[in-house]
Formats: sequence, structure tokens, C-alpha cells
Amino acid sequence: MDDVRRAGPHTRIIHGGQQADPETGAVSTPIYQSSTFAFTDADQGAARFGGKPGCKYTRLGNPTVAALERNIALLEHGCGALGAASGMAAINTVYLALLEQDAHAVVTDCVYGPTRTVLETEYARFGVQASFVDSSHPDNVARALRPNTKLVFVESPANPTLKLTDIARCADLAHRAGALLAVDNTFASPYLQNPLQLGADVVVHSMTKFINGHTDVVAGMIVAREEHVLERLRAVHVNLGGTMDPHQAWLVLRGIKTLGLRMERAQANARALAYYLQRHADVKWVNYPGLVDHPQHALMKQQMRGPGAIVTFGVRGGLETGRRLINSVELATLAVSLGGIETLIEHPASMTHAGVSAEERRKAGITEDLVRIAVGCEDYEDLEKDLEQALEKASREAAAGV
Ligand code: LCS
Repeated sequence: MDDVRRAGPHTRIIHGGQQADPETGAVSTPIYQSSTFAFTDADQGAARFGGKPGCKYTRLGNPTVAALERNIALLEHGCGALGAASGMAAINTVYLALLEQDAHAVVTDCVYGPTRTVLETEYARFGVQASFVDSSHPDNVARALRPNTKLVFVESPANPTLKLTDIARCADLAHRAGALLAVDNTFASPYLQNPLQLGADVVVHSMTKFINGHTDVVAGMIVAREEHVLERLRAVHVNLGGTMDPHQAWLVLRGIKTLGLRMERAQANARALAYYLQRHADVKWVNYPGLVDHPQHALMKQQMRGPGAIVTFGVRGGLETGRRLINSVELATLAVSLGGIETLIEHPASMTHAGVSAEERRKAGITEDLVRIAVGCEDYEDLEKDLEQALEKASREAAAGV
């Protein structure tokens, strides 16, 4: 195919940036499990360290990792990408590269817990300031910008409130203020949303989630729209050391091949489950951007190709009945993380977002009764049956006070 960029979404996922191994013709990218690479002579080594293409040392670049970087860069319409040891390693590279002493960041208030706490507890020690705002209202972002704002960092959909941020609007606001916009695109994956095309400068992913999709790898990725930003990120990333291992990259290369298939199925399950929960007498509220009465349904349709596969809800009886519910599921697994082939359920206030203070959680809309279900690819009927029995058991136990 002449230009895989113009192909359909599944073709781009499967073939983007991939080629048969030039040495052997291997169709699956080989795992170049080598920490270092031999030079033919001193001149070649010096030339490579002087900037000429070619392998040097795996922390600085590796062919298996590069295959995944090409793939994600193409899917996100970026100029290049950097594999990271985890989503948090990717985020820390972005913070360290784009912030400095006395710089200020504007950040979505309900981001993944550590994305917020690392700014409050660690970067603050070096004089970095951060304002956490409900970025689902762009006016809050506009009001928080300061002359020293260098970075606007948004997560959309956000974890776990699923609040959406208008990415194009925030890119405009950030650029007018002389700042860059970085977007955590983990919840959508490149299959459903491409922030760089909406004007963002940097995208980060926890590939632990939908991109890998098999609950067996922790990994991250950073994608940049422009070369000079990519080079700044690269300079920090390779010295910070949170780079990706070739075996890790190979597993993600294997997992991502079915991203489109998995996302379609998990999303269809999530949509059906959201409708089911909405109709259930024991469920107090349901939050899913795919519901037509969701306050940001129109924004979802504007900037995403689908609402994704995460649903949050609260049961009547609040936290205690919610705890009974997550203890009662049999098919869904009680575990943090999301985006795997299997359905996971968790309680953010006591698990993923336990490090955020109760007051900040309340302000960010992470209520005590919020249950998050990361819907997988099982048969829908089985998922519904599982939730039905768990809801029934939870309300029976709550009524009996056991
Ligand atoms: N960004 C988002 C939106 C996340 O949900 C997570 C992890 C990260 C970044 C960090 O990625 P990691 O370093 O773990 O690859 N979210 C988790 C969650 O909701 N449950 O467990 C981990």
C-alpha cells in the first residue's frame, strides 16, 4: 500500500509503521533483546553519537521499541513518539521537559490520582506551581492561566468522572497564553480520539490499558505534533531513564493489532450496560458519555469517534451498598486498571484516587459512592447477568444489615 496513513482505521492499526524484518522477512517484528549494538568501526560509533541514524544503546533507542513508536505516531498523527516504561514515566517526562522552576501548569482536577499528586508532592519541591481546575468548562482553564503558565495538561475523558474537555478550545487558550497543551488520551485510545488533530501539542498514553488490552503489560507512550517538541521530550526522556524495554514493546505491538476490534466490542457492551444500569431500580445514577442525556454527549460526538468502554455509577445505599456490590461480582474482576479484554470493577475513592484528599476528590466530582466499571469483551448477556446478581445480593445484604 502506497500510504497506509490514508487507509481505514483497522488497517492503520495493523500496518502503520510496520514492515517485514529486512534481514529475515519475519512478519512479526523481532524482539531485539539487546542492551547495546556493535559498531563496524570507531567512525561509525562516533557518527551515530553525532546524530547519524543507527542503533547505539537501548535506552537511547531500540528497533522493536521504534516499531511501536512509529505505529502510535501514525495513529495519533504525530511527528514521532517515545516509548515509556509506564504511563506515569511518560507523564513525568512531559512534566520535566515542559516545566521548570517557578513555571505554572493548569491541570484537569479529576486526572488519574498520581498524575495530580506527583505535581503536588514532588514538583512543588522544585518550585513548580499547579492549578487543578474542572477543565470540562474551558472558562475555568482560561481563568487559571498565568503569565508563567507553560503547560496545560488535560485528561479527556477523565479518570474516573469521564468528564470531557474541549480539546480544540483548550489548545487555543493554551497557545494564546504561550503554553503547550498535553492530553492524556488513555481512556479514548487513538482509535476513538486524536488530540493532536484537534490542536494539542503532546499526547500521552498509559498503554497498560486499551492499547495493549491484555492486562499483562505496564507501558506508556508520548507523541508530539512538532519536531522541536519531540526533541525536547526525547532529550529528557532518555536521561530520565523511564524508557521502554524491547520485550514490553513487542507485547504491546502484539496487543494493539486488535485495538479496533476490542474497542468496538467493549464499547458496545458498555453502551448496553449503561442502558441496563439506567433502568435498574437499585441504581441511583449512571455516567456514560454515550447516553444521549449525558451533559457532554454533543462534545463527545464532536471530538471523539465513540464514547469508549468505561461506565461509572452509584447505587442506592451509597458507599456501603457499592462496596457490597463490588464484593459480589463473579464474572467481573475486582481490580484497578482498565482497558483489558476482561471486565474490571473498582472503587476510585478508596483505590485509584485514594492519594487525593477527600476534599479535593469532592471538588473534582469523585464521589464516595462512585463505582467504576471498565467493560471488557465478554458476551454481553453474561455481564448483565453478573451485575444483576451482584446488585440483587448487595441490596439484600444492605436490607439485612449484614
Ligand atoms: N493516565 C491515566 C488516564 C490512567 O488511568 C493511568 C493509570 C495512568 C495514566 C498511569 O499509567 P501507568 O503508569 O499505570 O501505566 N490508571 C490506572 C487506573 O485507573 N487503575 O489502575 C491504574
